[in-house]
Order: sequence, then C-alpha cells, then structure tokens
Amino acid sequence: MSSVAPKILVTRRMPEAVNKKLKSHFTVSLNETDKLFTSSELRKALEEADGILCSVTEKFSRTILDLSKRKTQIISNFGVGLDHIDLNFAKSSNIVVTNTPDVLTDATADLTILLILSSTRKAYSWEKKLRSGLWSGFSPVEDLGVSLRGKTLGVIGMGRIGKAVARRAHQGFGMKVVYFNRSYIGSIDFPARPAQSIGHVIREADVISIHLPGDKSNHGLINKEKISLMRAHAHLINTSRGEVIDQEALVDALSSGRIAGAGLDVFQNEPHVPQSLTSLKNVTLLPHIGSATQEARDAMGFLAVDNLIAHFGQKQYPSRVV
Ligand code: 8YV
Repeated sequence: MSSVAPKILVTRRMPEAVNKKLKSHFTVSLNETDKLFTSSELRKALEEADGILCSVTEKFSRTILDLSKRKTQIISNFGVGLDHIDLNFAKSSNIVVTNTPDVLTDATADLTILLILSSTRKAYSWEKKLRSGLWSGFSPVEDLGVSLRGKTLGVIGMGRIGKAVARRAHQGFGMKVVYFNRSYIGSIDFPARPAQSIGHVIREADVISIHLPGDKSNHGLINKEKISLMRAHAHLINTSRGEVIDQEALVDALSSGRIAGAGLDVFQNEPHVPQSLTSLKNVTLLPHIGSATQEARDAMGFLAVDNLIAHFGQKQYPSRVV
C-alpha cells in the first residue's frame, strides 16, 4: 500500500468492529448519522474517495457513475446482491466491484426458515389476534396450520442460500426438495431433485422459496401466470429481491385466498410497503433483515474491508465481481 493511506468513504453506519478495522488501514470518512446519501452526495463521494464501502441503499446507476472527474477505483459492497450497481458500466469504466458472499448465507437461510414456519403456522395472524386482545383461549380446531414433514419445498435458484435453505428444510423438518436452477449444478449432498422449469417447481411445491439475484432479467419473473400455477394450499417465500415477484399479482392471490400464504423479507421499491400487503393477515412481512445478525453483519463488514485492503495492496481479492 502507498505511504498515504487511501481515502475510503463509508455510506452507512457500520458495526464498531468494522470501523476499527477500516481505520487501521485507511483514511476513513464515516456516516455516523446514517442519513442516506442523495444522488449529488454520491457523485461527490465518487470524486473525492479512492474507495467506497456501500450497501444496497445506494443506487450506483450509470448516471451516477458516469463522471469525468471520478476518483473512486473500487466500490466494495456490504452485501451479496449487486442489483443496485450498474455492473456493465462499472466494468467498462474500470471500476472494481466486490461483494460479501458466504458470510451471510446462514443468517439468510435461517430467516427464510422463520418465514416458512411463520406462514405455514399462521404466526402473524395468531400474534395479531393475541396482541389485539381477541384471543379467547385454547381451541382444538381454530385456525390450524400445516406440518412441514413430508411436504415439498420448491427452491427457485439453488445457489448458496437456496442450498442452505433446502438443507435446513430437509434435514431439520423432513421436507422433500425440488429445485430449479438456470445452470447445471453438481451433486448436492442431501436428497434434492432438479425440475425442468420454474413452472414445474411451482406446480409441485407446498412451499416455494425464491433465491434469485435481483438482476433486471429476473424482474417480474414470478408473475401472475406463474403464481396461478401454485397449489391452493401453497405458500410463497421471498428473501431475495422484491422485484423478482410481481407484487400486485401476489397481493391478488393472497387477498382472494387463491393461495394460502406468503412470507416476505424484500419488496419492490423498498422501504415502501403498500397497504394492500400490510393489511393482509396471511402474509408475514419483515423489513429486509435476512442478514441482520451481529455475527453476519460483522463478517460482511470485515469481508468488505478485506476486499479494499486487497485492492489497495494489489493482492488477490477475496470476492471480486467486476
Ligand atoms: C444485505 C442482502 O443486508 O446481501 C444482500 O444482498 O440482501 C442483505 O442481506 C444488504 O444487501 C445490505 O447491503
């Protein structure tokens, strides 16, 4: 590394241990107030910092990145999904982009299981009843959920997180697993059956879990037609990106009782969540907290810093994407 420490601008408030590591390697500009950057502040950051450590809340579109006086050489993303960064433009402008895979897999898979259980056991509607004083006591038959044992989990996108969810569902809850992955994946060390298409998975599954990247090509992939293939008692779970599902079509299916339930941690146009969703009892809604454990967030931050250290020290990147 050169004698003058490179300047790293951090767009969001980070875990303390991550700040400490950053400060021991770089000249750091932190965002202690955690106020979101405006587009012009992002442009200014690109003109002033050698590297930027950002999160999903900063949209690095072509319009933002396309600057004649850009100083930034690397965008180190705190998170695995990179749909908020124009990767093609970054590549053509020689901006390195890195992310933080693996370290959030367990946390996100755990949260997916939480949503599967919440949806199939009607946890939200029961809790709502209890909190609003409407619980009249134990009933042998009221509002029963369903067991997962022997049911089929359909995984769409069998990457790291998809596999971790499938493993938990099979080994922990006795579910059968069917999956669709665009590219061929090698052997999996637990029983899981590949299906010919997304439609085949949807038709067969009792619970469907989406684990696709939020690239433009996947926007609206789970549309009205695909949702219409779901079994009436089935549940749709999404911890990937909201844009992958046609949210309006999902609201229609849930509100008409066409499907049994859903569990969502991600939404179109976050942080906006429409009242048409929040008013429904048969959907569990969480605010994009898939990776929100102290352990995962520390590890994500450390990996993001390691990518910066590698870049400025001209070493091999732990996880470079562009
Ligand atoms: C992150 C995520 O917390 O890694 C991802 O892609 O969706 C989240 O778990 C978020 O992206 C932070 O930038």
